[in-house]
Amino acid sequence: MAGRVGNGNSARAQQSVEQATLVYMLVGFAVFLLMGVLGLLMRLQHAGWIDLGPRWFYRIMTLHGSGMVAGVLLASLGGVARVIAPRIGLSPRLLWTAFVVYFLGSGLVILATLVGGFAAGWTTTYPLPVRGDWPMSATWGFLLGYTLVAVAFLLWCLAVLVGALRTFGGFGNTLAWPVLFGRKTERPVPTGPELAATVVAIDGIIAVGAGVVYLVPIFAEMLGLVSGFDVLFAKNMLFLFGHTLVNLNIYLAVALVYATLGAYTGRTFKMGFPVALAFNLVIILVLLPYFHHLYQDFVQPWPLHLIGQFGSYAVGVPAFFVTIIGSLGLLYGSRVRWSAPVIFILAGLWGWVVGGFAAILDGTIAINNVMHNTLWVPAHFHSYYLFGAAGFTWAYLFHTLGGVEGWVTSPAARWLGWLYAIGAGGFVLAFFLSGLQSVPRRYAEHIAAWQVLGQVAVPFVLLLGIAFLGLLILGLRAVPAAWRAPAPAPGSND
Ligand code: HEM
Ligand SMILES: [Cu+2]
Repeated sequence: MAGRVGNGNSARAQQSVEQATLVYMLVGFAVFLLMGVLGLLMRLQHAGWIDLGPRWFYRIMTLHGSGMVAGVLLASLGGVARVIAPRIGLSPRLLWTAFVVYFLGSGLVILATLVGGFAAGWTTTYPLPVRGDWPMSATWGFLLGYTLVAVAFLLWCLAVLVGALRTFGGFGNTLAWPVLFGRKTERPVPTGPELAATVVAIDGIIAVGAGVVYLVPIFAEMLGLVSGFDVLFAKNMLFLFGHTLVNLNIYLAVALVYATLGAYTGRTFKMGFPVALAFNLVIILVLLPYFHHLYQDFVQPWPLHLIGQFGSYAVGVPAFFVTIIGSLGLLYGSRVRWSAPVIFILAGLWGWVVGGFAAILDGTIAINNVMHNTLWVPAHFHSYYLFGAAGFTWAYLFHTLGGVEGWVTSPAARWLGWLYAIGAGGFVLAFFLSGLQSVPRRYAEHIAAWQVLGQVAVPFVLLLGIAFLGLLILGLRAVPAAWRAPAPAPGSND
């Protein structure tokens, strides 16, 4: 097709958008693979089979956590931008700029941990970043790296919000209120992925704001401008940023489920009242559960603890039901084309439910008093991250590279899909069982009684490795074609 596409982008600009988003996904995937190797190293250490020493364990843990979060988020941002770009005019230049800023930020984080020795964990809870035995330059590098990543994410959010407001006209229409309140409108109504992207953009801007409030006093302290600040307030801002950021990644991934599943079932995900209601509720609800990270801070005013508990319960409900019932509805009775993306999505729905329930348990104050900082916590977030946020995103990536008729439906790709599901399942189950055994999280040394479950986990992680390497080999061959002639956006538009 020559000339202009629906969003006013020229065909050339649209191609550049699709190339940029492909790069987001591929780089995100590469980061995911490398960070997975670091995860394997940590589990080998827990098994007692290698000895990294505490210094390297915590560097690796810090890089693995921040790198995984950044890598998967990058890929999801790219995927969603690709899905929504045909109708929401996204500037290719802005997407490429955000990518470069993101890349520089991630590079600083890698240098700060691997070379500088920064090891305060991905959350960098104050005062750890300024009290470690690594040089101050490492802390600077790490925190500036985070700042750049946050700036790039902010650019993406602003681009999506401005583009959506222009396409749909006004906040009400952009948030699908005509659907919500049964009003008629002349303007187009957002699809599920478009609405999800807008909601992420709004909350993303709030989260980045909180991140700035957290970082500025630390920078000021490092510059000698202030000697201290309210640590409890800082921790609130830290988790308003960190918790919200990782949660938003899940909603981006949900948008990718909508876009992918339709292509393999021959049905479209309908934008109706439940979807509109769910995502409008999420705008507020996603900001409440972060208080569950502060249950052990007894000086926190107790009503906030309660908000944390009930916010944790509430946030799951809307997106859960809409996505799970919606996806199963698409699958039920359809002639689904079995393929790696569909298997990833099915496994992802399973992991999402399991991880979600485990999170709700841990979000309950009485249970948190027991489970806090055990491996139960990594167990639940790895479930919905590895299966959900990452798995859904890779489903869309493979779909982008494979198309409905392509390599993704081959027997090899389907086998690798199941291998992934088994590997990821065994790996997170070993985490859960370790949590039940009260094995602490973030311990470099595990006593003999804890090592068994670490040893159980390792073969499953290796299965994961085989699955992803296989899919990488199959998928890489499709990259040149996807780069030259990007496929039209799937799902809602075809
Ligand atoms: C690919 C397979 C993966 C393996 C083998 C793995 C392994 C691990 C291990 C062993 C830990 C340390 C647990 C502890 O002792 O506290 C950990 C922590 C963590 N992982 Fe993973 N992981 C994997 C995937 C992921 C994914 C997909 C994400 C997110 C997108 C992720 C994010 C994190 C985070 C945020 C931490 C916490 C770091 C910290 O405490 O500062 N991991 N992982
Ligand atoms: Cu949280």
